[in-house]
Amino acid sequence: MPASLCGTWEMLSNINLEGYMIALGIGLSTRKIALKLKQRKVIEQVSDKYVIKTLSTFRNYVFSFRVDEEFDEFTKGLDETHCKSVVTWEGNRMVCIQKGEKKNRGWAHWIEDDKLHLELYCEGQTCKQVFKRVA
Ligand code: VLZ
Repeated sequence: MPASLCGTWEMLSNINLEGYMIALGIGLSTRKIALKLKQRKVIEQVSDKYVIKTLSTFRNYVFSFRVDEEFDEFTKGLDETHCKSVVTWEGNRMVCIQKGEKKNRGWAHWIEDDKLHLELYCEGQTCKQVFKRVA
């Protein structure tokens, strides 16, 4: 079993969020605010259901899913589009593919050196984030 992603995580680094947000079509005013945020990630698991919360002083984005089960994702407060999403395990990486308007969109979470890593990608842009555990 991969190391548990569950817990509360605080952002340490955030590379190319701007490129990722532009690829998503997020407008300038939201991007300016978003770039200054220190995001928190709260990941919870109850039986086979996961909840991932991306929290900030500006906006929160919360969704839940079961691994290997496609679900309808509405990216409320982000780019506000509908995706058919599916999350799977690839080795120690939790990988999501988000099928929708945007090509080559998804993300991957994994643990490395006790840190939570996240790669967010969309149409050739990749945002890389690292979080430290706070709870
Ligand atoms: O993380 O999707 O944990 O879907 C934009 C931030 C992109 C805008 C952040 C500011 C997307 C609003 C994070 C903060 C909520 C994301 C996935 C993997 C969960």
